[in-house]
Amino acid sequence: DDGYRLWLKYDLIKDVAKREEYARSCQFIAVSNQSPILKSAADELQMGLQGLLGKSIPIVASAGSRTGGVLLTVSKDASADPQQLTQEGYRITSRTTINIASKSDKGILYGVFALLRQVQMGQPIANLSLNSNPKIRYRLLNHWDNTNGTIERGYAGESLWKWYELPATVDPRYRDYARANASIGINGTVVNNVNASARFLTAEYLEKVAALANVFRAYGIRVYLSVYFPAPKTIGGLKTADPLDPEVRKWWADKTNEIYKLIPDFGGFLVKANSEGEPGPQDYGRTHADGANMLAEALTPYDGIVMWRAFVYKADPKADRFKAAHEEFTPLDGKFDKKVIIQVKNGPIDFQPREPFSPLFGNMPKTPLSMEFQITQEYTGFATHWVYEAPIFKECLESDTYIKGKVEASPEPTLGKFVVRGKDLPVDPSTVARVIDGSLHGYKMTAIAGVANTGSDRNWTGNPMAQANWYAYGRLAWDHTLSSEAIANEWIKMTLTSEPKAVKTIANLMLKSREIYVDYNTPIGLSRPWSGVHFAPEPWQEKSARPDWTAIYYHRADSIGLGFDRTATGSNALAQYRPEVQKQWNNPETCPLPYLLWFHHVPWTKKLSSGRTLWDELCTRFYTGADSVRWMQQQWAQVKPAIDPEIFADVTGRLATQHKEAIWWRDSWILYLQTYSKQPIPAPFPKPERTLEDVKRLSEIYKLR
Ligand code: BDP
Repeated sequence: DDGYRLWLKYDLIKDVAKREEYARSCQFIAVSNQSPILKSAADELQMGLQGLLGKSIPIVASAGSRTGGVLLTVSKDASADPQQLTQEGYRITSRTTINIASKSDKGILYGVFALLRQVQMGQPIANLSLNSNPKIRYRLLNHWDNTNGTIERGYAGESLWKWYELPATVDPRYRDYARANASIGINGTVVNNVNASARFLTAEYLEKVAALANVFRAYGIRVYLSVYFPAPKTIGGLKTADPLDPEVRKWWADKTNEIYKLIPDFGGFLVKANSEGEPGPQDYGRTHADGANMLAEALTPYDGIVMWRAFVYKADPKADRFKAAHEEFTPLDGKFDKKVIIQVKNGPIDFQPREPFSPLFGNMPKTPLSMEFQITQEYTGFATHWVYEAPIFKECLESDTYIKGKVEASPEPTLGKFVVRGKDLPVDPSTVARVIDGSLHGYKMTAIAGVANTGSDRNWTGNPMAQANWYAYGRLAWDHTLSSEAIANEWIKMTLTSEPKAVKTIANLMLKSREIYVDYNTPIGLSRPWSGVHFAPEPWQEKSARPDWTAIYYHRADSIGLGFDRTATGSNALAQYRPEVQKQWNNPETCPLPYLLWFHHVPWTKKLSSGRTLWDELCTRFYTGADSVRWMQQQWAQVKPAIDPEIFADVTGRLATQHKEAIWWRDSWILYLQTYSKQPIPAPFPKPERTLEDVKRLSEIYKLR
């Protein structure tokens, strides 16, 4: 198995009785019209059932009086819908026939994948009564892909998009990409890097983008573009890109018209502006709102949106980067056009293995905010470290912003669960998820984006286990209430094995993998110990083009202790959160350990809630984290009989590398921090077998050209 088929394997079900039981309910597929999306749905169902049941199943225009088949029924009539399906929702009911109903063709497609999922997982399909609506309207992948085929932060080969071959040559893989996304409910894709090239807005490239859109359309996926803000200058020949200049506005309006002529269902624009050197409206003394609203105006005649990113921070050595997005964006609340949504990264810094939720969530009630998660493993070990990301996403989504209603802090906060819902408390705490799904502030527009981990590698994601992160992102974008465990189980059964013991072992591995990574990489609230390509450990890094691009800026190690004081005695970033959130984090005695060094500068010898000193706790985490990778290897070895040999060997190799690198991380941090703490490594842990100079030399390798 080369992994190409992802979770859509459709291999023959081995249990003959079960196969026949399914086959009795799936004797035909009835679909009355053949719109492109309905055709995709019927074809997928036919292909999937053929593989799973080993039978060819006819597609017919009408069931007539026959029973025992699957009906695909689009019904636009809302009054006949007591159970309130939204536009893309679906309902599956089964008695004598299986009926997949929706108000839209897209809903049918999603319903088909849901039915296939039931069969793939060996679940019953008799007496089904399943209703499902997506909780978020725009569910996107963001590809950081460049014109030359490279992917910024991509670890699975080159870009999937072959720009030099398009539009005449259309790789069949584009369709498989669309199928995979549709199967998890993704309905939009931004095909190019946020550090955007103006080339994508030229007539030549728009034709290529249109060719992709033509393939994706049949799977309910709309195409979006990242735009280079000064494009009116670079390709339009104008003297300025000032968003208030009438000629600039006209250029964008004309460009947008040109795009919609080629791509009538174009989704809209994603913008990184005045961020990390990318130009933007502030270059002309204008605001983010001025820039975003100009693009919204250009989109007015169309059903397209502007996704404006809040990932901003100025190069100010005295500022705390943590506070930047909140400082720049909250004053603009309510000033954005109704076609604009502000795309916010889950944490205040930058996709670290663990971050507190961004303080923007909850604090812009008059402006729709969307979530940006990173699926690609830029900060979680590239393609060798096995990190199942659903717990990262869930931890943020379930965080309580305390914007509405007072909720008590748990006396003993546990990971990912921050509140105890007492009897007198509001039923729905104001979680980040409820900001994003619009239910908290009544946003008219809701969106979520995941920075894709796909590439041209045959198995799409490099590490076969990283397919689960693409899958989990899509499933959570559709329904953020699903548990990490439920999603892991689905993915394992559809992708790897249905052997019960192996499923359990792998799910356990997946669920522990993120915490293990954090332990050897950035425990107790450390962050950003990388330089350069974000691969090699470099906590000692003190020089860079910007002060906030060094490691020491983040961990602040000195002879007294470690960590970034963000309380009132420090940067006071905590003040950006509600008092209840501040209360959880602003006392170093009670701050949960996972967040401790995010908010406090803690003395090396300080006793923590674990009973250990800070230094001993750090050592314990680094050593047990690295040791746990050995445990992962042992667990993986046990599932060998249940796993395809090619995939088993591939993951075995990656785990060996992960183990080696985990020890490298451990040694780098410990040897470096020890120069400040001046403490011995506590028993029973052995001293690293190398010196600080050794690990520094190793990291230097990754800077060589
Ligand atoms: C950082 C990445 C950088 C991206 C940036 C962004 O290192 O490559 O361009 O995020 O999100 O994490 O704009």
